[in-house]
Amino acid sequence: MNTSGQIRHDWTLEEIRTIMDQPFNDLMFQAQSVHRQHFNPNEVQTSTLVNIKSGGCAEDCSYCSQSARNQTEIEKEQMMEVQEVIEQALVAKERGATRLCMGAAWRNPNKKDFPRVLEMVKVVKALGLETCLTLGMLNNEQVQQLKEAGLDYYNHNLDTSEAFYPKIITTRNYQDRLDTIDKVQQAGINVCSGGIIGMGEQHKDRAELLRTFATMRMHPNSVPINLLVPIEGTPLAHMKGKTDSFEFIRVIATARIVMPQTYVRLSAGRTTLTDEAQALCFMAGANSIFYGDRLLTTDNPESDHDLQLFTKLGIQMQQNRKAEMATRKMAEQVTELTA
Ligand code: SAM
Ligand code: DTB
Ligand code: SF4
Repeated sequence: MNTSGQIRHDWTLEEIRTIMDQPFNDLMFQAQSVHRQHFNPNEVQTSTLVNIKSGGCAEDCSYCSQSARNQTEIEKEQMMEVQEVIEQALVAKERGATRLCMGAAWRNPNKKDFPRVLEMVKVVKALGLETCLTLGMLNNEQVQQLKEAGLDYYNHNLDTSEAFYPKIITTRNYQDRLDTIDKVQQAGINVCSGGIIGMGEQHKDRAELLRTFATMRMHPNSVPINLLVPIEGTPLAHMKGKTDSFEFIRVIATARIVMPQTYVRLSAGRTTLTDEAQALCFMAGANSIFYGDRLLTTDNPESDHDLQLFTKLGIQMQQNRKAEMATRKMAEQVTELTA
């Protein structure tokens, strides 16, 4: 067993499957050993989601409540006002989140709405939070404008293996996703890209998805691993309770081993995992979560419950050093003004 935690970009599918299929205790030991070489094992990063543009999306992603093709309860809404984002950002910051991840139900951003997105990035940054956006596909000009606005992370998931992808989405292809990720990476914006477990894909598709990430020229800075949230009115609504939690934990542990410096995020689907299963995810090397009572259109565990779980496990929430600096600077300015 290799516990060196060395960074590699030449993983083969066979190697990844061998890691993922070893006895559970060996897998957990290897993942935890690698994790401790690069991270504080008792610290978790927290991101809060805000749905800045809900519903009516032109894409046909079979898992999603926001696709116009799916008969769900989610209505098409106008894009959120900047002021509302500020209010949600302040709540997230108050609760201790370090990053705000703003999502839009778009195939790609349009010309009319994009300036407001840039404005959102600037104001959220000014509040001392890290910024993340997920807006669908981007062109080079948009990537450049996001970079100039100071965007920290861009989320664009590959979701599953290239072979299984057409069974889930037909309105875009895998290469479209890879191209956007490449543009974002080239511009020097941190990439957040992950997948969904439990859509009917096979074990080998999960290994193949991890191979795709682990053989990128630069591993994504963060890899969200979502457990499918089966939503009424979507083609995957019937997939309820179909995924074994040990299989999910195996994917997290394997992601940790093949991408030792990446933040592995325990993402959607936490409401269906027990506290014990989540603790195993942290032991497997997950060191980030979506934090806050809502994901985009579905529930997430209540923040208070997460805080209790962290206390039981002795886990600290990662501090936002930039936010601390900004607060200290502000306090200094106030002192100067009142002196
Ligand atoms: N429209 C943009 C896009 O698709 O890139 C951004 C928003 S989209 C909702 C972001 C990601 O959320 C998807 O790529 C998918 O991985 C995840 N997601 C959406 N619905 C989900 C569900 N029901 N269960 C788990 N993950 C889901
Ligand atoms: C990611 O990987 N998961 C988040 C975020 N990136 C944008 C979204 C999860 C959505 C879960 C279903 C919903 O709430 O609509
Ligand atoms: Fe649209 Fe994103 Fe939902 Fe796909 S996942 S339907 S692109 S909002």
